[in-house]
Amino acid sequence: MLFLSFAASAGATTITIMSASSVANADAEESAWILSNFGSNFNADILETFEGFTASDQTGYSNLSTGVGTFSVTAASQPGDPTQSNGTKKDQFTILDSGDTPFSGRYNTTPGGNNWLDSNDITGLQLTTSLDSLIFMVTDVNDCGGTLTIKTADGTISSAFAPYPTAKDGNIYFVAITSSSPIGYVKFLNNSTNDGFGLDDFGTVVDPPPPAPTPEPGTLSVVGIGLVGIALVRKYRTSRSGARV
Ligand SMILES: [Ca+2]
Ligand SMILES: [Ca+2]
Ligand SMILES: [Ca+2]
Repeated sequence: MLFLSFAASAGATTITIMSASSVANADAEESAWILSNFGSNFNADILETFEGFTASDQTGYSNLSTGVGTFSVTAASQPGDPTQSNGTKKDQFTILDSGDTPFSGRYNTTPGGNNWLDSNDITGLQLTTSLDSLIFMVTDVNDCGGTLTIKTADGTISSAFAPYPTAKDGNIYFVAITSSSPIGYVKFLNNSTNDGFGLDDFGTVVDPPPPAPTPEPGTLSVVGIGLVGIALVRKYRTSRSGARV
């Protein structure tokens, strides 16, 4: 019974991984997913595009505070392969752009942007977040023999990306994670030290506040009656004061 209870708890989180043919197609999938899972009143609120960071293939991070939460290297992570990887070969992730990336197939997905967070071929990356819905884009998964698995804090796991060698250089996915409570963390676990990926456009699903309410007809008529009443009182007072003269 305890095991069943735990399984139900894990089931509270859902990981959706959708293959896309282009950035525009991935954006369209995102909109369609929000519409079908939340409704037409809901929107994507993109919290981190990595455009506010300086892209560099020389600078790596073990921890990075961002608009969507803190990214960090997991305890069990391994650095990029010292003989094969094109990255820094340190157990750190990087922020890259198209001008300095040493990798093929990972790219920015932000309209008008340049930067993305790159796994730098390490095997363990983690995002800590208090959000209960998380959406983002992933590029270049599994194209060099690796397998990427996404795991959330409650034990939910998915690796529903196309496997090597079906996976092609430059592939792109829209990923959505929803939970009945704060997700806690999302781990990106890769089993290859020569096959990384890019992450971009992290956001959440929001229900925007409705526009400021306009007075209803019933309210208007009450206000109108009030104004007429004030006008009548003023007319009465004016005629009374006029009568005194
Ligand atoms: Ca970006
Ligand atoms: Ca690639
Ligand atoms: Ca790759």
